[in-house]
Amino acid sequence: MSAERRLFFALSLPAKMQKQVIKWRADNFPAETGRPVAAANLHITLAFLGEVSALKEAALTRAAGRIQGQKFSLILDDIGHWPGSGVVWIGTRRAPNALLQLASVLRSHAARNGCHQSTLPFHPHVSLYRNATRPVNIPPATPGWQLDATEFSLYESLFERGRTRYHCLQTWPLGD
Ligand code: 2AM
Repeated sequence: MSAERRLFFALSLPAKMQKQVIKWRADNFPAETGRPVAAANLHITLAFLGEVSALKEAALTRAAGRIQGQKFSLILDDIGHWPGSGVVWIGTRRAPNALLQLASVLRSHAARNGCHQSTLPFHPHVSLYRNATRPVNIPPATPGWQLDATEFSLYESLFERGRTRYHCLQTWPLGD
């Protein structure tokens, strides 16, 4: 039996925006807020797949390649704290339809291939801190970064030398 890999579909943040977000985070949150997510790991998950065999991965990759998604822009103008999961996040108050459709089709493919999907509604977000289980003073607003999504990717989540690292396996373009 081949080894399974921990996979998810996501939108990446451009490197420039990753730097802006971590600078803003450092200026707006105390160090004890939680475990900060590394700049290179900032992303918006579209569908979490869990531990996936090579066979399932191939089926999901084929299905992703058939998706005819549209480009979209979203404004990262929302911010919040989920104490249960210990996540401090930024997100959007108005998720574009093209984003919701892309996540929905990826999540259906995942479910059809036996990847358990959360019953919670899709809430697009970028996790900024993990292990944030104590009350957090949330800043009143974000700078409202605009993310122009022109592609989506399949990532492998790796845990090496005590750190989580995401490795991009494949990217698909979004159309006009
Ligand atoms: P999160 O940022 O809200 O924690 C890789 O683990 C990505 O998949 C993370 O961005 C994580 O979202 C998301 N994800 C969704 N469901 C998950 C789960 N059950 N376990 C781990 N990560 C999950």
